[in-house]
Amino acid sequence: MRLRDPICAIATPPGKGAIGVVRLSGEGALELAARVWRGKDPRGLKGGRFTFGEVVDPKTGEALDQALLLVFRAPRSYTGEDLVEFHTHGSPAVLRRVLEVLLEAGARLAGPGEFTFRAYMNGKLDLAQAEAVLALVEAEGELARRQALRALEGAFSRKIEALEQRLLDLLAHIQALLDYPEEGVEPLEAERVLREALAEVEGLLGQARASRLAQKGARLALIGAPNAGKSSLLNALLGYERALVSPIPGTTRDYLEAPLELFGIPLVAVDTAGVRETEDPLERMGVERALRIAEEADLVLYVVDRSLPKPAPPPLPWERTLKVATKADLPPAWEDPAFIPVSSLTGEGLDRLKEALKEALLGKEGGEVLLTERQVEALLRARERLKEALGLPQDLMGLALEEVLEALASLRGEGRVAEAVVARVFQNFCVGK
Ligand SMILES: Nc1nc2c(ncn2[C@@H]2O[C@H](COP(=O)(O)OP(=O)(O)OP(=O)(O)O)[C@@H](O)[C@H]2O)c(=O)[nH]1
Ligand SMILES: [Mg+2]
Repeated sequence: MRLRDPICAIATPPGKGAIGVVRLSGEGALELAARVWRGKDPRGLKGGRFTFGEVVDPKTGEALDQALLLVFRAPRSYTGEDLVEFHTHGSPAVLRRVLEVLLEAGARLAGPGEFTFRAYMNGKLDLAQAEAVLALVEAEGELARRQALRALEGAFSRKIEALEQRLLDLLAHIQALLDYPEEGVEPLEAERVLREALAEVEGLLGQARASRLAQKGARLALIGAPNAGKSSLLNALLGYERALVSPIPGTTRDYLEAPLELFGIPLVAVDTAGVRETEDPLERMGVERALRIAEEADLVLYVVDRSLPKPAPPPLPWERTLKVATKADLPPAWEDPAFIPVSSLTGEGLDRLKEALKEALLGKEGGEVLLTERQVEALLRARERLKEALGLPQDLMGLALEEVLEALASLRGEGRVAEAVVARVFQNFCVGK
């Protein structure tokens, strides 16, 4: 990517909207804007000001739309460059023509994420914040939105920076020890700093799953014997009658999906056919499908009717399965503290079940940290090198420590970051961001 030439793109999504935004950034952006504008000359506007006028085709003088033109001046803009935004009516016809005249006037079509790339290159945000921009644009659930905004505000970057600083101090000490061996650091001190750093990195990694689920959503499967009350529980969780419920065992034959947002996570709840031994080929297909859905789910609710003798459990991924005892309003046939008692009829126990669901999905930390796949990889690298450093005598610790610092620095994109790393961040962006 060239670095300063004027780039332009439609910043609003395809389709019709009340308004649409075309962005233009780079050297000469104001001159270029002036060429396609009838109204107050944008070159005379201060940064942060706007004016009302018309976008025109300079070849014919034809007006393309009435619009607002916003001016931002370097370095006080999103990209850090001179930047102009045209707020037009949001039809594909208008936006396409505005883009065309800008291209004809000498701008180039921006690549994916090129505006944010320039912001990064110009020091307006670091690499973790650039990833937060992407996450914020793509956020569907409340939690994803909160995670991304916090990262954009710099919470994660500051945390990493502070960690780097402590390790840099230690590295400086160790290097001083090599140069002036008689004034060494206490070995204990180095170990404490490393252990604290390791705990912090592991704390972050512990939130990776919550972040992934918040960003990508989670699948929740309801599994259990026929008549256990799975469909009733699904309806109770949803708050409306989505699935058929009846006293006839085998009511649900195929699986059924319903969207549901809990704790800010977009969930898909999957109701399945009752699991039992059966000769009926159709029912057997339903059972096989139910067990496969359990295998692929992020979380399973194993649903058992507490008013009847306990059935033999089916094969389930128990490490991510919550056990639920239904029909808690009826006299119990057994007690088991590993099961959460609920009644879909009275609503009893539903809050406790939701609390358990929340902890199973988000962990005890609550999952407020955005972690991208790239960041998780870097943190895993940092963790490995930290563990390695802990096992080394102090005079050999330096090298491992440098590698820890390199992994941490790549999170914020400070120092020398491989071009491929940066490219990987921006390749996921859409054009116009
Ligand atoms: N008393 C009481 N009855 C319940 C409760 N939950 C479900 N039932 C009843 O149990 C029967 C079976 O409920 P469903 O929700 O259809 O059970 P299911 O597990 O989906 O059954 P299949 O689809 O056949 O596998 C129905 O008659 C429900 O009214 C509950 O909490 N209390
Ligand atoms: Mg059912």
